[in-house]
Amino acid sequence: MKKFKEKFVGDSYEKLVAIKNNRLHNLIEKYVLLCNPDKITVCTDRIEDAQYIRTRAIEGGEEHKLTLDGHTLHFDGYFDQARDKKNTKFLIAKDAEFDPGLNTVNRDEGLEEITEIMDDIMQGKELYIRFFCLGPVDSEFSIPAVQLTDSAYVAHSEGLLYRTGYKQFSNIKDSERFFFLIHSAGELEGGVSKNIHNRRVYIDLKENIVYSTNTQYGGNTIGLKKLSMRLAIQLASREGWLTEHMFVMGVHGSNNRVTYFTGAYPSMCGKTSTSMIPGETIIGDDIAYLRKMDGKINAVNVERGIFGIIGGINSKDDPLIWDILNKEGEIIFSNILSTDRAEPYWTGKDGEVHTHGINYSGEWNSGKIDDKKNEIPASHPNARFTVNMDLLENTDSRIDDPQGVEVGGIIYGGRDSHTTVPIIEAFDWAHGVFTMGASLESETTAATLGKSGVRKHNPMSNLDFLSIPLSRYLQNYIDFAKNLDNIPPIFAVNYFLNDAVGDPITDKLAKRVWLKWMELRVHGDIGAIKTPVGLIPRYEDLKPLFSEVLGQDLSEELYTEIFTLRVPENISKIERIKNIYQNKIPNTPKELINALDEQEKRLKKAKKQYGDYIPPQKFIE
Ligand code: SPV
Ligand code: MN
Repeated sequence: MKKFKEKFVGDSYEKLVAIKNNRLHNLIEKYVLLCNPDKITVCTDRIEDAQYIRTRAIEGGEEHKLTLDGHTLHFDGYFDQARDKKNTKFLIAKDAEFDPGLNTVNRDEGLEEITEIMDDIMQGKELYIRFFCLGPVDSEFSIPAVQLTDSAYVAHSEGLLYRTGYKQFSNIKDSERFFFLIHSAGELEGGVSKNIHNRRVYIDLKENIVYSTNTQYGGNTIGLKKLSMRLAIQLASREGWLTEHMFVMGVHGSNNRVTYFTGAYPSMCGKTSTSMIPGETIIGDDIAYLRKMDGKINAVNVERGIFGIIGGINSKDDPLIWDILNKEGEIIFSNILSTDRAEPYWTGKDGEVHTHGINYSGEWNSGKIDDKKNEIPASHPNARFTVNMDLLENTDSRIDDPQGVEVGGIIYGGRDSHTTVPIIEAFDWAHGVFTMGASLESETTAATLGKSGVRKHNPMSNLDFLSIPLSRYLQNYIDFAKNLDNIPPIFAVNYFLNDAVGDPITDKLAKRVWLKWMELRVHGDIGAIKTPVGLIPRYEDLKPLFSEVLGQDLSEELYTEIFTLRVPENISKIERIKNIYQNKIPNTPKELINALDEQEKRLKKAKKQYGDYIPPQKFIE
């Protein structure tokens, strides 16, 4: 690194050499020589270093100040608003074992391509180097990670979203075990990445390195988030634990009882809003590590902040998030509208409706259309807010516990307009893993580029991030519950079920009730009705919960409509899922097909007895 010592800003060089780690120094040297930045700033865990990054984000035009103190706004390019699945690829050696459906590129070719793209990519720019710790520090869960980026916005976002790890980096036991993440937004034009045609996210599982170029959207650039998650899934598989696309939250029962749940839902299916339900406490909203400890499953939040979807947030449905977004504090808004008074505005916000301002398309007036004649909304459907969890009032006191929290129950959620009832419990671990987690289907959303509303199989909502064969991932799940003293029950939720005429069958707030119901089930405080597809709530348990939690009177008629078993839809779903596992996934565990076959048999038997649409009362024994 001596070769380019003059590029280091202030005492950055000293900060870097103070960390005694050869792999780190070699990698930094290699990529500085390749990317050729003008300047290099190294950040420690000090507040001044975080402040410097914030200032640079404004000075460099990647963020703009809004009216309230601490609020800034960042725009990604018009065509850079979501995760780019097409150009996100695993670098795979010829002989590596990988599922055919996953997006891969030959490792040598991929490295050659990305090296070419990165050649001099940081010329004229400043490189920021920040150290983080995934998971709580000084814990069995910790994974040290270092980010190199020429975007102050990315470095700033990570400062809000992760625990700092400069100090931790000097103490790592296995000096090779860390993630190395390198990003360049490439040439900027009007503050956004210009060379989108060279947008790449390449994941090198062999070296635990992720390369990201010519993009700014957080899901493609925030190395600690979904990019590290892909590395962590493989690491976990090797080391015997799980990396999951899950929130972690405490549900509060009677007598101060707190029961922790983890929940895996694809993007835009209510994951963040569930973890932020008033009266409950949040540990994390997106990524969890799960380990077996003392015969139990413990979970931690990998992150320390929230990169949440802002569209539709209003004071009634999401009061806790609403409060945060409307007061001073460090918040990065992305891809929303800045009004004439430089206030943040988004689709679905309460109060005044704004018809002009500046958004991700530039100067905006309502009715503005794009090149394809589509109307441009005030804020992009994937527009987000980024905050540290210290800003929230409902953060659980155990968020940084190095042991994590004991998992009382696991939830899988999807966006499913016509098949799955809003809440159901699995018969046991394998039934839940196979018929709920592994069979999860969801209608696509704006969180990834491409068409919305298409039904896609998304096992454990983790498909986009799987860096190991799906068969092994599922086997790991099954093995994970072996030799446990306490196996948590598994639940499935669906907040998007429609009634016969296509309207939502429940109030958006009903999820608050489902959580309370699950909490009672974990402790065996209430019974349930056994149906062919799992255990559903009894009317006599839900009625008081609707009244206590929501002040609503749940009629038996509505209860019956909600929980009517839709046999043809359920059978079709099983056929779809079986078809995928039998024809597209190599080495599917035979127990999975058996579990689906058994379920189908139970459904057909019930159909013979009661018909296609079976009210829950029929299953009361
Ligand atoms: C998701 O899409 O699942 C997110 C946001 O949590 S992203 O960072 O894009 O992955
Ligand atoms: Mn996510």
